[in-house]
Amino acid sequence: MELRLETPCDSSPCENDSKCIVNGSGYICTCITECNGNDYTDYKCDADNYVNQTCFLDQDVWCDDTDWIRWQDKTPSSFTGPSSAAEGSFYFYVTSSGIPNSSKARFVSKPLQTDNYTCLSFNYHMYGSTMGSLLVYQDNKQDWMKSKNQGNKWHFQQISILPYISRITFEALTGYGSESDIAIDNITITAGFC
Ligand SMILES: [Ca+2]
Ligand SMILES: [Ca+2]
Repeated sequence: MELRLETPCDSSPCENDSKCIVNGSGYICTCITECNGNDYTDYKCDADNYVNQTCFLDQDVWCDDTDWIRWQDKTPSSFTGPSSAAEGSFYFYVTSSGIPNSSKARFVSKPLQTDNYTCLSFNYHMYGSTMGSLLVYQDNKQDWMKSKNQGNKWHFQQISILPYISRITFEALTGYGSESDIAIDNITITAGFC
C-alpha cells in the first residue's frame, strides 16, 4: 500500500498552466513562464477582497510599529488621505494620528516563485503637508521611494521585479504631523518586465 501525504495542491487548483506551490496550510498559484489568463490570481491584493484572504501581502507583526488599516471613504484626519478608493470601495492606509512620528508599517508578501521578470503595479495616495515616505523593497533591498506631499489624488506606479526575488515589502514611514496618511490600493504582480 502506498503511503501518500495529501497536500493542498493535490486537487490541481491552479489554472492556465500555472504551478501550484504549497504555502502553509494553503497554496499559491504561480506563473513561471508565459502562461495565459488569471495565473497571477493570488498575486493580487485589493482591500476590497482582503477578507477573503486573497491578498498576497501580510501585515508585519514583528519588525514595525503599526499596521496598515483597511478603510473606505475619507480617512478620519483632515487635509490628508484619500476621499475614496483607487478601485472598488476599500483601500489600505497608514495614519500618523495617535502614534509617534516616523513610525513604520510594513506589508510583506508571501513567498513569490518567479524565475523571470515580473511587474508590480499599484496605486498610491500621499496627500498631506507633513507627509512621510512610502518605500518598496525587493527582498531586503530598497528599490523605490516616494516622499513629501504628492497632492490629493491617486497615482499609478509600476516597478519591475527581478527574477528570483522572493519577497516584496511595502513600508510606510509616517511624517512629523497628523497630515501624513499614506494609502495604497489595487496591488498586482503580472508576468514580464514593466
Ligand atoms: Ca505592522
Ligand atoms: Ca480597492
